[in-house]
Amino acid sequence: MSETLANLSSESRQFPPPEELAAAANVKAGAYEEAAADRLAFWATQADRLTWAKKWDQVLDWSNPPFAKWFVGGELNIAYNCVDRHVEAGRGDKVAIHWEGEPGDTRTITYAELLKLVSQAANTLTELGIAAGDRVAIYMPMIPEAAVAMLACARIGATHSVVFGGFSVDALSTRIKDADAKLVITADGGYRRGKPSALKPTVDEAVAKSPSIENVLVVRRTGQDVEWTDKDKWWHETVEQASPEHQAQPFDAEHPLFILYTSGTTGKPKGILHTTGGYLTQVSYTHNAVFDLKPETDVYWCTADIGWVTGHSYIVYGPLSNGATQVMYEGTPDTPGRDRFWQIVDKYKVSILYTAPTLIRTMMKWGDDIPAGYDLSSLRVLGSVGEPINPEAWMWYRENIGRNRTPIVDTWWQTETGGVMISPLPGVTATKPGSAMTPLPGITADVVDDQAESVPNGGGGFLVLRDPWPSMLRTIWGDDKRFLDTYWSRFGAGAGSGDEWIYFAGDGAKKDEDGALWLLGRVDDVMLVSGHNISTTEVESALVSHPSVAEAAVVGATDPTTGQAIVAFVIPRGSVDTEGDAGDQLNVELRNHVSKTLGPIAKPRQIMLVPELPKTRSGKIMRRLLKDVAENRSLGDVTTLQDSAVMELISKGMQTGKSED
Ligand code: 6R9
Repeated sequence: MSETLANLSSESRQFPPPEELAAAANVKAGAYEEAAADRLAFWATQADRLTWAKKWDQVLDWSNPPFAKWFVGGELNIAYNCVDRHVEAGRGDKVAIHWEGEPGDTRTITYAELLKLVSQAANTLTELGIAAGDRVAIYMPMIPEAAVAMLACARIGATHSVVFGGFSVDALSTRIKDADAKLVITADGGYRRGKPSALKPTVDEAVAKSPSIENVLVVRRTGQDVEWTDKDKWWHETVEQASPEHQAQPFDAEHPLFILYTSGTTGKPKGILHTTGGYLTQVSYTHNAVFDLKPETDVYWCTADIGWVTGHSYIVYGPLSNGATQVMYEGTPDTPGRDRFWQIVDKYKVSILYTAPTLIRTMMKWGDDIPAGYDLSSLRVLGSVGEPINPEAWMWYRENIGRNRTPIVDTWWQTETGGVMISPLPGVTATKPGSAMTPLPGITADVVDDQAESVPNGGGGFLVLRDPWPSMLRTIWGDDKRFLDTYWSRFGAGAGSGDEWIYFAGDGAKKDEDGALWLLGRVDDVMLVSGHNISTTEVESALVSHPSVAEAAVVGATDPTTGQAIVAFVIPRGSVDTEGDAGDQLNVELRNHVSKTLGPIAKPRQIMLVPELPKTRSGKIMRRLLKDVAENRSLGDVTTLQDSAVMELISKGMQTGKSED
């Protein structure tokens, strides 16, 4: 059998769930059997956690694959489920959002207040001519109005398209145009890194290029000067003056809820379309199950931005549908100091923290003494999302943040999947550092070779999803063909083989000896070294397992002898000396360390010590740019880069850097 993806690393550490948590867990081991016995009945039970205006006739219609319909004939209102029903149940005084502004200003919003704000915003949108089915672009900082705007759209059946507040005029106007949006909701600006950062000028330019936009609704956050056009309306002069009475109407389970654009590595952004009933069912269930949320006592904090799917599913729709109390933070983790996160955890007694590997590795780089200065005893579940979490970063998270007590849930999912798909359950799973472990109850994930055959334990290949799931994307907005081509034409029926429709996720993965799943990065990043397919993740994790390394990115660069050779970019931990000889020594040591850990095949040809890595604005490493540097090419498209100065620094280092062997 040809090797699809090498399995080089092994992990023997394992952490069973804390007994107390396991005993009181929302979801126990029986859920897996229940779902396996009857998957659709299982999801119907989860849909019953929501309040429906009209019960569905059929759980799943999969008669026209890959176009799924979930909870056919059912009707519900998303905003009613996220807000009104908690107030009606007598929980109006419960805090929905503890908002922390970057400068230190705060707001506390109860469910009753949230209902008022969402109702007022719904009335204003209606007055501005927005009706069910219309598209609304949202371009906001991390302020409560961002969540209010999304819920107001959902309440009246308008489809929102949130565009990350750091994106350019071009990115915003392309997305407005693709969705043919009628309204933009924005703010004058938001606070980032200690100063106001303007949003309105970007909107002004984008709107000038977007004839479909009729109105622009502007929240005043920073008070900075703004240009004003006759399309502009202040939020405080409209929404805050509007009637707080609004009757939510139910919508069909398949009514479009939102479009969210993902850029991927090439081509124009894809507008991922999510709908109503299935989406809310899965994000609500997974938020309850994966984080073991106890709405009465937990304080939940997801550090993502509302502009990413994590913000949609696990700041807005999941937590609010479950009646959670959550923290929402406006700014960066290093403002005013590098302890801001731990200060917030301590201040609000956060019990569930959901963050990204990039942040965990940054905290590792900054040093253990920073979190050590804070009381983090309120934490009881820690989550990770966005990239593979290297085993050592996982251990650092467990030891320094979880203080060896709290379970860690490494959650694999995508904008396209809508909700978490592969993750431990904190009261059930004995976790392994770096593994997302198993598909959740009701989810069928597998690792296959290039013939779509399931690989045995110990084997690596492509991650696929074999059965439709409630929060799956329904299509790419306006482009069914691209939807088919991108996700469904690699394997199975869509590739002309058999009757089974198989979703291709684009990620490499392996099953370890016990069948646990390990995500190995995007398949586009896989390196081919002397005939072996080697994942970037395994080499990066080997590097991060060295005590001097905080973060690493590896790429395959063209090599005359091995086809591709491994080039690594490494950020040392804060305290490590990298000047002169010490740097050279570390370099040799790291190459040998990888060779010893994974085998000589994985030994990097070259290692560059760098101060930063190029990342997307959601924190994912952009290996494509590093490959350009490693192969001495001029840089490709850098528009999605978080900090463009980073690449200059790295390229300079590359020209003077040494290579060995
Ligand atoms: C939720 C989100 C999706 C891609 C996905 C994969 C990577 C996300 C991961 C993970 C390993 C995890 N990814 N979670 N890789 N382990 N726990 O991030 O959505 O922005 O669409 O990215 O992110 O490569 O395919 P999105």
